[in-house]
Amino acid sequence: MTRYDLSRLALLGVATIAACGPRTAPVPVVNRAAPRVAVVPAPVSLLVGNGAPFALRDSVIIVIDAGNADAARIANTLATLVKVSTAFPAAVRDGALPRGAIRLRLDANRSDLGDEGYTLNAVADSLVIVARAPAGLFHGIQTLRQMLPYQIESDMGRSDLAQSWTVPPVSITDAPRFAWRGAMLDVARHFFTVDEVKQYIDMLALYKMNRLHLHLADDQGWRIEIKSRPTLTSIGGVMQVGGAPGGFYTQDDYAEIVRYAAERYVTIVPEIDMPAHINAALLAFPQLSCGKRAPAPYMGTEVGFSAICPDSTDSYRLIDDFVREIAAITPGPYFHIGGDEVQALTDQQYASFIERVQDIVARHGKTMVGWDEIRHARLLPTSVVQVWRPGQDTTSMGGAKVILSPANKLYVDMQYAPQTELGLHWAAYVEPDTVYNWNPATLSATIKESDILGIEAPLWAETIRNITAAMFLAVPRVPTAAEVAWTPQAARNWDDFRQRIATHAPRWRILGINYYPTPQIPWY
Ligand code: TNX
Repeated sequence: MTRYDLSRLALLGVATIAACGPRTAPVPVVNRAAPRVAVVPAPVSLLVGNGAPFALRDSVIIVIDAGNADAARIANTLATLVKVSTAFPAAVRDGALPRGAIRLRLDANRSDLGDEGYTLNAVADSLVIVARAPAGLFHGIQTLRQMLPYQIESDMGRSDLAQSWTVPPVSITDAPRFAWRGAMLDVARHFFTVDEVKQYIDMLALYKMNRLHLHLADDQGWRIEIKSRPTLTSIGGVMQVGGAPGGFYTQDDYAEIVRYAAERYVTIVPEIDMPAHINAALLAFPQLSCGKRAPAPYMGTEVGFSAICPDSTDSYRLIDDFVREIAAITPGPYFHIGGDEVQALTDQQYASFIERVQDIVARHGKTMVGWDEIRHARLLPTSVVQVWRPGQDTTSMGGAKVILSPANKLYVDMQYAPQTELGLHWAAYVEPDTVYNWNPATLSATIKESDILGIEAPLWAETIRNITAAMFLAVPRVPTAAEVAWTPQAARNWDDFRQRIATHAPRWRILGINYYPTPQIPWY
């Protein structure tokens, strides 16, 4: 590049910044009247009454039915939230319902509420959440949490706020549009610690998301201990993009993530991407690479160059070992095999590889999920296709169930705008309105809504190396995707949404959730 080019680029840069204005966070406008109820995702039905609000008093107790361990655990979570923020004792009990109590009730007869629905009724003297299943109770508590003042997220025991802990008088009936409300975290390009993954799960749970897909291996690193193949991590796990040390989860670490997620009604979906995106495993097993060349460690961000040899029985022995071990520590029903961006194999080699891996996954009791390229193989009726390429031909999906993750709408690793830090932009620049103003039912004329399990927002980690950076890309777009996944299309409205989500920023600041203060949202 000549000097002249450099100075032109610099000039262009200045011009871009000037045209877009300074990128400082908008000053919070504290006196603006906030929407009275600012729940995200918006409930299916919400009626706000005229009566007095429900007030949390220092005598508040949480009442559950005796003998239900799930209800007791959920009640204790709520009690802890209330205790640390308000300094009220907030005991959990069974039995009678005194004035001013919160009641959590599991009612097996409420099949109308499904696996995840709930009702929440708040009047001056009581607040009652009813669900058929524990996940519904848990979601109901997230709604309650969002209706209380944002300081409910604090752990400061704010006795000074004793008068302000109120919930508007509401009657809510709520249940999700889609069963699969997912997010994906790529822990392979950069490694994220167990604690960081838990922080991501906490954010998902607040927005009623229920799947976390972990992209556990790629060219740059293998991130899950396989006891029968220890070199996968001891050789394959040591690096990440940029060359800094990587890392991996022991099976105990992974079990801890699974347990933490399950307590928040989030199912972990493990992914080992194959036959491509496999360089890290080939470092440990060079004889399994196509062409038998020992690969070099890879710390860049190109895709598609590596492949495990589809013609070697040793490849399938290795695959059987890691699918078996990961399946055994994964209580959820899914195993994601990747299957994307393969450049090194013929179509025939690719299809038969996917079919053999599908058999292995089935033999270990799991349902196979794969990126949309897998539709070129003969799929079992139970296998699930995750559509990611915008404009992808979906005509030959063969009636498979699908998860929709179109990159130009839902990839939260896309930059928000040309001038924002972090992220890529190969599919699009994606501001929250692009996420919001998308109806999953319109992606393809050949995919029926009944075939759509749901949607998922992937966060690829080429450009992010810690949870703060991850949250900058995820928030507010993952909460936005959560409303797309949960709220019926007819009940969604962008302008209403932006007013509601704006009030969540003070919560995020207390919780330590980084976010992008997009100019599209009138932040508090
Ligand atoms: C495409 S999505 C990929 C990933 C990259 C991502 C970056 C998919 C199935 N493959 O390997 O990380 O783009 O946006």
